[in-house]
Amino acid sequence: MSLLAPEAVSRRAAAARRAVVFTGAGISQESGLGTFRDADGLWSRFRPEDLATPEAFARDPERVTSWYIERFEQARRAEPNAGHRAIASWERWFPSLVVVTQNVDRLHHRSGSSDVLELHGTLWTWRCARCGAKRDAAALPEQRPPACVCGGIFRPDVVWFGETLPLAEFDRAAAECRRADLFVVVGTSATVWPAAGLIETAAAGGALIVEVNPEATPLSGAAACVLRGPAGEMLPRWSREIERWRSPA
Ligand code: BV8
Ligand code: ZN
Repeated sequence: MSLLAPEAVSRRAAAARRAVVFTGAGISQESGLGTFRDADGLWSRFRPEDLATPEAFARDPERVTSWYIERFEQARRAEPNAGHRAIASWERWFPSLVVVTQNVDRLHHRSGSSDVLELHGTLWTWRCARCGAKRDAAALPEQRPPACVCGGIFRPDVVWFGETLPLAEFDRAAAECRRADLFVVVGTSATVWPAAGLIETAAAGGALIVEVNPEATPLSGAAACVLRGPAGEMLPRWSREIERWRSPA
């Protein structure tokens, strides 16, 4: 069998004690959800400033909330893929495995990962922009835009450009990255800050950096190893290599 990763990398990964997996939209691509910055991604058809900012919501709440309701419906219909499942299965080797995700689709939770930090929030819960009342996306009022009893409008619990990330999640993610000895980056263009800075945090702490992505990214040069291909293929294959080192013959 030809190896996917250099032996030394798989051996070091197998011996890791604290692993962090950092994911972006690419991990959900094989579940049928669009990425953002690829040639056919969401930002090739829409402008982020028209849909993913507080100003856009203030200007045109009907358009913005309709777009997010549609994305929620897509996420709800989607199923976790072999990449999500491989990551969830790594908890048998690394009980303290933390998944730090920029995704808002909840597919890591649904594939069985138990410790998921959602840096950019979630499509699955919404809150009233005026009074803060919470609603499950599946239970939003029928009106468009969805109206709260207080007269305000519900918005998705996601982090828009120009908004701050949830502080507790980000602080914990940074702490986990600092002490990680294995850091696997999957399916992100590593262009959105401050999330992308966590890669540098993990590298500065001495973690082994492995990237899984079919395309080169700004991170590729800094990674100890790049698994160049789709996550749904690469992660299960790499799991089998790590398994060999976990249970030597
Ligand atoms: C903030 C949520 C403080 C909602 C999203 C420093 C420098 C420069 C700019 C900034 C900076 N600091 C802050 C900024 C501004 C801004 C920013 O980063 N701008 C960039 C784009 C220039 N950041 C912010 O505004 C952040 N907040 O800083 O707060 C503050 C506050 C007030 C005033 C001042 C400061 C908030 C950012 C949050 C944005 N929220 N979305 C929604 O989903 O609609 S962003 C969006 O991008 C996504 O949600 C996602 O979370 C994020 C990252 O994208 P990726 O996941 O990487 O996706 P992408 O399409 O780019 O890449 C996909 C990859 O997958 C590709 O590499 C592709 O090759 C690969 N792939 C494809 N198929 C596969 C695959 N890989 C594996 N397998 C496959 N099958
Ligand atoms: Zn309200």
